[in-house]
Amino acid sequence: MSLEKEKESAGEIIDFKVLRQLYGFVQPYRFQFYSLVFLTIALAVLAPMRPYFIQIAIDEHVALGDMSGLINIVYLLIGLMILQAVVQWAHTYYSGWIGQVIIKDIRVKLYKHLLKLRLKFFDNTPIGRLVTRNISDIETLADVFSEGLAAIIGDLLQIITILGVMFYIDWKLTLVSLSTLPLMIISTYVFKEKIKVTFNDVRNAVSNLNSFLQEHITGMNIVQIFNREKREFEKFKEINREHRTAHIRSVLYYSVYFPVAEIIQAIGIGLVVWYGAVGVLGMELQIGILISFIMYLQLFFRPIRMIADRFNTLQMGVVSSSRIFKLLASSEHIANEGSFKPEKIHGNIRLENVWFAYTEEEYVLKNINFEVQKGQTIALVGATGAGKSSIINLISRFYEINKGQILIDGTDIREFELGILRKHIGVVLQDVFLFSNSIYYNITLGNPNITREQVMEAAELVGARKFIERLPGGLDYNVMERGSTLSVGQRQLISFVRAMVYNPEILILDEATSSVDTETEELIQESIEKMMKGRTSIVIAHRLSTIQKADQIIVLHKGEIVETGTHDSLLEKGGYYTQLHQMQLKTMAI
Ligand code: DUT
Ligand code: MG
Repeated sequence: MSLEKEKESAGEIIDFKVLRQLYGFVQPYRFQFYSLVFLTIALAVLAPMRPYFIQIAIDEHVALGDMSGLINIVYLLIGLMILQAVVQWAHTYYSGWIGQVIIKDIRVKLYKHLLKLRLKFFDNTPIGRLVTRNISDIETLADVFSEGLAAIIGDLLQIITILGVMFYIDWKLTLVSLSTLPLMIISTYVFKEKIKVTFNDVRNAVSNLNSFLQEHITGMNIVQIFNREKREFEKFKEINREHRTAHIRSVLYYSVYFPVAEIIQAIGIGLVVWYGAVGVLGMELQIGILISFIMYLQLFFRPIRMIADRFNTLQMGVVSSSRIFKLLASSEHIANEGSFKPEKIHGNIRLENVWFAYTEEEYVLKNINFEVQKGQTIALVGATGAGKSSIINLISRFYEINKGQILIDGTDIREFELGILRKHIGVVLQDVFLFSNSIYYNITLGNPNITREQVMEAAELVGARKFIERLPGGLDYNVMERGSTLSVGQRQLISFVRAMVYNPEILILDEATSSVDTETEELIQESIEKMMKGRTSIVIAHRLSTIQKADQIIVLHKGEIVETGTHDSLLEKGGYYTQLHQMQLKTMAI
């Protein structure tokens, strides 16, 4: 099992194209969004007011002994603080709210997009990565709204309004206050650069951790069977170590930066006090101004300190967004479906000069021609990798053919509406996949139009009724993760019922090769025969009995049809089929 590591660079600048795309998702919540912008501005404007009032209270009322004026100012201050609290609350609430409603929309859109992608796309993309996109990347994206963009704009506005007020009150004192600003900017910049790199490392580590866990938990039986526990554990520890190192590094930067910023701020305040005190003593400066400047400085440095952090959050959100948008933009959809929706079909299938490749030009099927008449059974046989499963994947349009045509009742399958096409074709795949849900759900896959009676009828047809009724809870029996509480044979029976529940005209069956006990084997054989009855069937057969009963056998070798005929006629011919047959007899004897 190889682990494809995900490495992506931190990205240099904020990508405005991505922000514009994000804004597209804001559209439905324009009102709330603009309210949020308004609240942000309100907060920035309110911020410098408190020190201003305090200054007035001291200089114009306390200093002059004006009690009634002082009381008025105190009322004003209390009102202001209440207003600030309310605005702050609304701001925090709405920025979180917008983030969450938007990521819900994006997540739904992303999943909808995934549902429409071709299987080919999933063949080429690690599942762990898709899960990461759906969970952590989207989570990070929400921060763009809750902590990133709005907060940065708010901080900047606050810095500007405070600076404006400071200059308005006393420009000389303001210049003294700002003397430490360059130091602050430099240290903030250094911190921002350092933390950006470590954040990126952390994110990559998380993605790798997700992929690793996803693969190794799914493949746990392989890990254990081949005694790989120790090796895999070492690998896991290594990935975890990377994660930890990256995290600790970011903690280190934080732990250094904040005290440094604190010291720079303290120096600034010290300078203000020193310069201001000289002014106050010389009667050039009112004491209230000095006090308010100390408060302004604190208000001023706080957003500067935060801005580095927030800028990173924003940048991470933008990187995550761009990865999500990239996924959303991938256009590997199933090609246009047609609009043909017949109620019933006959079930003639014809393949004409079909060529197919999973990857560019590496044909796994070459010039395939055959026809199945309504109600007939065709068996596909051939060595492993010959292309049998590929053929049936093409008929239900899981993959698109490169050249040629596949026709059902004389109509190209590309002209059918996809849902209708698949409704008329019942497919039983080689590997049975069950969801951790009830048997009923696993058969209907959540389609509410299928009644329990219909399910039981289909179960009766394939001879699975007794076994289902014997389970505790019957149809409501909960199949645990991937059907682990059922035997291989039972799982197959469920997949038969699943294929039969729509009563399709065409049956496509990829016989599982896994062996089951004789009793189940008989049950399954009977089921298969019952299913094939009256249906056009294409069967990838491993059971001799299924093969013998087929109207026609198509023998595949390396993607080409090498022989066709019935069991007897092919044996008579003594060609490749005879060879295969003898080999199979030999393995059966073992
Ligand atoms: N192949 C791919 N990608 C896939 C599936 C198969 O490249 O997703 C290749 C492997 C093989 C060829 O296509 O060389 C045919 O595979 P197929 O699954 O059709 O073989 P099979 O005849 O069904 O083999 P088996 O009897 O092992 O199921
Ligand atoms: Mg196969």
